[in-house]
Amino acid sequence: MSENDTRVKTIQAIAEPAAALESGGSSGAPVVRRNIATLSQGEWIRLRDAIVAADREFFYRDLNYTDRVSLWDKQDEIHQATHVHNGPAFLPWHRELVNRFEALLRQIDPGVTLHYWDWTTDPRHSPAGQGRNVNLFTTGVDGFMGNAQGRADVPLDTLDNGGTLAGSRDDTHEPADPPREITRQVGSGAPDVPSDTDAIDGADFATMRLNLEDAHNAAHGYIGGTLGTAHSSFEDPFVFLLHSNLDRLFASWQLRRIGDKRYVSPRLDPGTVYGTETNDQSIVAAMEPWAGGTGTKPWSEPGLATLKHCRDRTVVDPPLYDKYAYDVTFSWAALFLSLPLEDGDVIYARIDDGVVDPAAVEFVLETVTPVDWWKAIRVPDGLGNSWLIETDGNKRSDRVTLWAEQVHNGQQLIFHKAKQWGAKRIVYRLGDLDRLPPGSRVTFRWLKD
Ligand SMILES: [Cu+2]
Repeated sequence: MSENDTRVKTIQAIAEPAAALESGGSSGAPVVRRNIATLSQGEWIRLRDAIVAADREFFYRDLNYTDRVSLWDKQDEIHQATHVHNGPAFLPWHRELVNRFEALLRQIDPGVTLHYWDWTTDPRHSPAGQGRNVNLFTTGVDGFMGNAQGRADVPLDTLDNGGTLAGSRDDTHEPADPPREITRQVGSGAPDVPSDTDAIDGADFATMRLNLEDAHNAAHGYIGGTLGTAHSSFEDPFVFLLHSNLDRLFASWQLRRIGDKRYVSPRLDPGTVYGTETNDQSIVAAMEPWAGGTGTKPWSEPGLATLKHCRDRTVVDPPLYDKYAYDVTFSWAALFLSLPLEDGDVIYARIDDGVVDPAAVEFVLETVTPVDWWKAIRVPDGLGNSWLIETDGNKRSDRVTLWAEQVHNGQQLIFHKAKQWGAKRIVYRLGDLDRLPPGSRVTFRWLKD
């Protein structure tokens, strides 16, 4: 392929993962990572093609410099240079890696997302809904992840050296050369891994991350072959489906545990999410190799390093997934993250501390175009009285202020809506108001209905 071939795109700037997650690509919809088994064949092929294309793309080709290591091969090089395992940074560092790789794929094809393999299922018979099972390890030009036993082969055959040692990375130790081969040795039946909720057992980060890393190790071992060794794992694209699931479980732990009634999850707060390990060196140091300290290009080049640690907002904020280990529907966490809600709504919530009378709490309801139908929130004082704040058509905002002590009576906010001349009805209830700090303003912005 010539340098001028239009298929070779120039990756000029590496999008910050958070920006890519927020932009929603071409459609404007939020990026939600889904169970890979529930995708259509067409979606599989699109994701597969983007990964294969990443082996023909390079960082900063326009700067007249390249280390010849493709975006795809770079993932293995990154992993080799750092090996962030068995420590507090394991989860956040791999989140950053997955986010960054997803952002690169979205520069190749804005329509793709790094979906996940539910590792409690046999990838050869993974439930796809409606009683259907699918095989993720299919081969040939219409295949997805290649063989489950032996060399992965077509359609991932361009990513390795066809099994030949000579000229492979294993022979030359050059990250730009392909690995000798991508192999699998998938175990029989479903993996022997804990349930999703057991995998994230642990009230504190330090306990949870050990459980979760163990479950992750078991999933690696189950796939076997290239994924069976930490050293070679990132030579096989399947590793990203596994790591997206790891991240989904980390996100699940952050969002909710059974019985966790706190309105603001401390696990979404960079200052508290890592618990006793908050100030660990690996949490506060700039993540490598993107900080340039390991000599890995392009980040080691002047001006190209990114100094970002595990407490950065873009690392702590979990990406969106279609399903979590716990039900997070209509929790405060779901609103803070603008997760799609049961009735098709998206409502964003934020709390601004210390902006109103220090003895009061203000509730604000706002709507944005195209949400035009009547919306309302009933705000009870827990003593038999209540106020309704409502929007309708051009009335885009309404508010009410209560004394903080009236808010802290164990009552719930009741969300109503009407649509297409339908009856006004209750759609959601939201409790845990006792934790709203006096002096705060709570804004609910109804983004979609
Ligand atoms: Cu891993």
